[in-house]
Amino acid sequence: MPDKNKRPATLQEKAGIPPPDTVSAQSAQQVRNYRRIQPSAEALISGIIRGDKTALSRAITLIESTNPDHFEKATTVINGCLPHANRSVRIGITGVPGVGKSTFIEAFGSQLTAIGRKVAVLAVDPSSTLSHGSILGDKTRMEELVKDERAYIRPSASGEALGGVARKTREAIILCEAAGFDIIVIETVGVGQSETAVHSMTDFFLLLKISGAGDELQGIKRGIMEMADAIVINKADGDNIKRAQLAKTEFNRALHLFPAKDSGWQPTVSTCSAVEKTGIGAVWETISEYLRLTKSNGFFEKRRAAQNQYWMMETIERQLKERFFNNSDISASLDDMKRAVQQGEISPFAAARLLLEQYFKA
Ligand SMILES: Nc1nc2c(ncn2[C@@H]2O[C@H](COP(=O)(O)OP(=O)(O)OP(=O)(O)O)[C@@H](O)[C@H]2O)c(=O)[nH]1
Ligand SMILES: [Mg+2]
Repeated sequence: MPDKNKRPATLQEKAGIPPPDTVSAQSAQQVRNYRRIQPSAEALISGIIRGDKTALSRAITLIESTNPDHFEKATTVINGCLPHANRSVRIGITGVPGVGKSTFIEAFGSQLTAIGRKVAVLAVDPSSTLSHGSILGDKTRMEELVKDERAYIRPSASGEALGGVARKTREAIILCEAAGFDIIVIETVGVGQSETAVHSMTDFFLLLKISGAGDELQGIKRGIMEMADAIVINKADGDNIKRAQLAKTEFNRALHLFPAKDSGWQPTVSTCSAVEKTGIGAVWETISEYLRLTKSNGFFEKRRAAQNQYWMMETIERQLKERFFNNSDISASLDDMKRAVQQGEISPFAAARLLLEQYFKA
């Protein structure tokens, strides 16, 4: 250990500036010690099942870790939680930035915890590494929910491509369910392919909109309209109420042009104000109605089974790719082959085949 007193003088702390008295040195040390202890997989599992949010957060951090050493432990935790998962309703919420998703979830979530439900909010937001906006924004816009005992908010997993973020969100759903959260809300910003990913992991898909200048259907992707089980026009307050009503009529008309859904559900259109907290209860009534229908006609179970299959196939594909490209022999040959293909010495198909044969023979 180097002698602390022998530090260069410029690094010496000046006397006379006491630490702020809001920070107790002892409790700060306790926090540091606590953080340093890495709980075992078993401790995490039992903590989660007890409904301990700290254990839940730590487990989600573990599954989000890109460190290969964490992978096995994460898998153990997920497997331990699986028997306790599945008993929930998973709701996807999408809408362009600024439409009011976070404000809506705050109002919606608070109404649900008030009737005794436990609500977890997760986000699929592959763009958040760029904007860094969502986390801060959500903590301030979900003020009530953040403090709510019966709610859990997890900012987006970030720093990776959509595929990785989506997989981690799916695993986080399992952990939240095992922790006793029976309503899982997954928010995604309406850009890119993230809606499809969220749709593939939720039971009910809600599209949040605001009324525009009468051209409501402009710029809205057909695929998203087709995925929606409900369209909710937000910001129906103040001068906006009339326009929101008009938008509702227009969306209703448009929705009737779509083919009937496999679920047997006719998507609904409604208006709400997340700020004034009006029309929020009606959204939960719609979802409850949807659940009654799809649970009685078998669609709910069928869809979850299909989603599980989809995620199995997804995982196989991803892991095959990862292993192939991370293989050191392959990366060496790959560079040679790329050059050969570029110079026209070999056809791309023959090159691909040689590489695959090399990989599977190894
Ligand atoms: N008038 C009115 N304003 C609203 C309503 N809901 C949200 N807003 C405002 O709209 C702005 C954006 O709301 P957010 O909840 O952050 O929207 P978001 O969709 O989560 O945005 P991103 O996270 O950036 O994608 C905020 O200034 C809100 O106060 C509403 O019902 N009425
Ligand atoms: Mg938001």
